Amino acid sequence: MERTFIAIKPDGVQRRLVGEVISRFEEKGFTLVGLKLMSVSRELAESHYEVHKGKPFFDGLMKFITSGPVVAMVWEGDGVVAAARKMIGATNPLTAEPGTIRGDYAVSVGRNLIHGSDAIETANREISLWFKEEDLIAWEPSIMSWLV
Ligand code: FUP
Repeated sequence: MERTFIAIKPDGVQRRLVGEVISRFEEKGFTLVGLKLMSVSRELAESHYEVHKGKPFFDGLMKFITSGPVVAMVWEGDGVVAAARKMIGATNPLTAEPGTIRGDYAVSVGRNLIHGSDAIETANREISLWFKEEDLIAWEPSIMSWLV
């Protein structure tokens, strides 16, 4: 089953948007298979944003992403990588469509609330960077068992 890596960045946590973001993914119908609140080391931040090393915004990005707790998550479902990118919206929140997370809640590219993997291969790399395999739980709903 397809999986993607989603992180609520320090601005999302500090603005109390964790519940809102999780609700959107739950209500859409994706399955949460990994979740933790964590501090991000400089080493992890550099590794995660490796492709941006050397760009003018890189140092600011490192400072920001290590500035406070982040909520790291893995979500599962058919087509979840592309669907999550749509739900998140464009990198620049000012051009992100209303109805997307960035479009509804952010105004600044450097404070755009949330990260989502941009492709299946990237998702696999990011999931193994942020999570140990044993911290991910594959599960199926068993709704009827609530009644017995
Ligand atoms: P995204 O995949 O939408 O998270 O966007 P990118 O991988 O292109 O960029 C990663 C992060 O770098 C963004 F979330 C914010 C930051 N960034 C800037 O601060 N300035 C830029 O011009 C581009 C990206």
